[in-house]
Amino acid sequence: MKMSFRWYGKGNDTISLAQIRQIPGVEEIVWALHEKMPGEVWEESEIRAVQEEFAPYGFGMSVVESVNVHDDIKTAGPDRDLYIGNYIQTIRNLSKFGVKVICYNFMPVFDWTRTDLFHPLPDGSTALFYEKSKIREDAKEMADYILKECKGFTMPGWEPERLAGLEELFEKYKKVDKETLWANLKYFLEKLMPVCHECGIKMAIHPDDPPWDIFGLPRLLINEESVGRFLKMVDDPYNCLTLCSGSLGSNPKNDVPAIVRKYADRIAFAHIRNVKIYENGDFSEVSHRDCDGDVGILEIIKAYHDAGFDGYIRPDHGRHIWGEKCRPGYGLYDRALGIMYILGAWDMLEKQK
Ligand code: DNO
Repeated sequence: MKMSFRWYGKGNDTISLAQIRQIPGVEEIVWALHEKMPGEVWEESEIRAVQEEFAPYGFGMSVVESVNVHDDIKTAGPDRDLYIGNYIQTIRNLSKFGVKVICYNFMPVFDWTRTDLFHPLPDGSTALFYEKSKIREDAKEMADYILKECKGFTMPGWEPERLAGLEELFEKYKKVDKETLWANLKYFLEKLMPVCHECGIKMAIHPDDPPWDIFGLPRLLINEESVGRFLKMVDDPYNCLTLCSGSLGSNPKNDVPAIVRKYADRIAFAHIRNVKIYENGDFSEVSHRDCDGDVGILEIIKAYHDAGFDGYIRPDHGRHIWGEKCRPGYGLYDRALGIMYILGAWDMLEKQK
């Protein structure tokens, strides 16, 4: 297992590389060129600049999160082959700098969705929260609400520029039902696989968050069965998962430790996060400590350990604690605590081997 930490880049994150270096055990920075639009080629010079930035700290750059997929690829639009060509060029360029895993998603229109980014918890901290009744049927209304709530930050996929073209985007997805989306994903991955083999880069899809349809848009990776279908559909060791415990785990029917055990050999990247689920289906993000939530963090860590997992792990979202002002879910303190919890459990399992 290699521990990593997601960082949004200088000027785009409240945290510094110097601070991350002081968290025990972090070997890799999970990064991206955040200013790139989906479909654009990531140039070698731009990737080299990131490499040079990480070098003094000794961090690896093996995992990119995300190279976003253009809507024409998801909807089989007129320029899908052009954008797949660009994606392939980006894979080739990334491989020259030691990148091993690309995390991406195939969620239509939005990335992950929450209704409250700074929801107060009883201990005085705040965390990301999903309140079912606040999900508006009308996505435009929802987008306005989210932007108002964001307090200067945005969730990925909810950027104001993107939301400005929301109606047009929804129009594009009108003809895309669940089966069409599956077919478009298959088409995309089959084009990529030969290049992934050549470059030694694994494509690691992020499950849908929350793991159910919202705003009438289809969501694909939502449970064990759909994960199985995905891996079989393109049965290739380079077609992998970013197994996000918090995304799948917000549906109480999903047994995340069992999913990890079943598909461990196809998990390239693990997001470890805890979630507390309420009876009415609302959920709150909580600390990484097992008893604070419902996803079974310790069983999940054990499942990875038992499988001899040698991929990349990162703590996923944390709460906002000790007055930290940061990107929603991506502060320094609670994620660092999460790392210490994961490493504590992992080191103990190693000792007992
Ligand atoms: C949420 C993240 C996701 C993830 C994308 C991958 O915090 O895990 O936004 O980066 O879905 O494309």
